[in-house]
Amino acid sequence: MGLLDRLSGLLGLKKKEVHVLCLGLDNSGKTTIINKLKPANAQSQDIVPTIGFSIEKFKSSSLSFTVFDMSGQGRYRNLWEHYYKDGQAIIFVIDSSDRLRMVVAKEELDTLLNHPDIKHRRIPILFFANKMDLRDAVTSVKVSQLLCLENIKDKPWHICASDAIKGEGLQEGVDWLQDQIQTAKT
Ligand code: G3D
Ligand code: MG
Repeated sequence: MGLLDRLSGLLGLKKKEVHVLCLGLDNSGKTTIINKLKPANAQSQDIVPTIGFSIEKFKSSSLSFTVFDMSGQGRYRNLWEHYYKDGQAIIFVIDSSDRLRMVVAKEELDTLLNHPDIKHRRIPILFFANKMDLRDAVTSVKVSQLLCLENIKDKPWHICASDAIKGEGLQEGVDWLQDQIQTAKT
């Protein structure tokens, strides 16, 4: 860490850095959500399918988030597993209109929860029940039932309904995550 960094940290000018893993099936809206959380002048106009993963940054009122936006495609899993250890929070995105693949999303979630680098940690998980604007979307309550979220007893979790295109629901989620991370540190 450089002197300036240290100084601004001491003066409380620098926001605390948090590493967040953004996971979920491909096409659920992960990249769109992360893009929307970035300042307007840093947002991309075109969201292209993520290959492997990309690293993005955004800030909340008191934290600076570095997000590992993982490709939802299972074949990249062995690539992103290496980042589990460093993750301090998880954002898990679900396409609420894709009833057919909800079982696959649940399998992905279960695999994640059973991973040795995640299983025994009290890492907060924020779920976005995304694509709420679509006619076929089920409610966030239904999504949490389909994913059996009430079975997660050893980690703080929260589910927010979101429409990533309009940016609705995202701030509520980030506020929750910020609270969790701050309480964990004090
Ligand atoms: P991923 O990163 O999880 O793979 P993306 O998903 O962010 O690439 O999004 C996949 C597609 O879903 C994109 O459409 C994106 O615009 C769309 N999308 C993301 N969030 C929402 C939402 O809340 N509502 C709706 N209606 N669509 C959403 P394209 O057409 O570019 O493939
Ligand atoms: Mg993506």
